[in-house]
Amino acid sequence: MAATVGPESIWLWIGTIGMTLGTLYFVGRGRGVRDRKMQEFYIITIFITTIAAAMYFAMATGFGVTEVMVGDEALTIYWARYADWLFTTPLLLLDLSLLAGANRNTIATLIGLDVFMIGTGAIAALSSTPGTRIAWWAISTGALLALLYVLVGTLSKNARNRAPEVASLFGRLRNLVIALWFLYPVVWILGTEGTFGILPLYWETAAFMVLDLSAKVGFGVILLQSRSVLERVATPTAAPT
Ligand SMILES: *C/C=C(C)/C=C/C=C(C)/C=C/C1=C(C)CCCC1(C)C
Repeated sequence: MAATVGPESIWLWIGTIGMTLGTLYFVGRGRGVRDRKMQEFYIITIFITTIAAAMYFAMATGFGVTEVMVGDEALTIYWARYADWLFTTPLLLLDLSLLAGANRNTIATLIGLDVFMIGTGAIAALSSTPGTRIAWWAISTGALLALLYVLVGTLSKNARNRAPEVASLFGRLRNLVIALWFLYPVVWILGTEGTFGILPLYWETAAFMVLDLSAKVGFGVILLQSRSVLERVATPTAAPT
């Protein structure tokens, strides 16, 4: 069903510009990095902001938006968010996992929970009764809690075996993820999607934009700012034990 972009487009354009500038900044910083392990962090982080920039552009230009009928009310739903998050959130978790030195099973568990969370969140957004929307939201939030549990449990335990600078960088990024990711289901349920109509679409779009920029560009700036720490990840044998 057709839907048009309203005055909230201002926030979507700011998101597009912010993600693009973030991408250019990371590309600039990544030039000249020769170490393969270090390059991994740059490649992953550059893809995160590139995908987000493309999806923000899609939303700002009216491609990534649809209308969902809930009862006799038409909700404006930006479905492109879920397409963005389906790829960008696993990549963020991959960055964290590589930093912590997690094994494949831990990485697979985290990414599995994450894809399940975004998938069920997308079903919630497209469901046509308030009851089913909230049920799917609760299922998705359950997956988020399980995911955060792995982050503070197994992944943090892995990180403690790293060099102290690496472990401390991991700790900062993990706390940022916990604080920001927790707010997504809150904005969702208060916003248009939740059907309670507490937060109007205009302010909901602004809130998601601030969260997205912090969780992607902010995260990337902190991760990539310290070359010496990433060098430690690249050469773990050189790290004192
Ligand atoms: C860059 C984008 C990020 C970090 C997005 C994170 C998104 C979430 C943690 C979304 C979670 C949701 C739930 C837990 C409940 C249902 C609605 C969602 C998809 C907003």
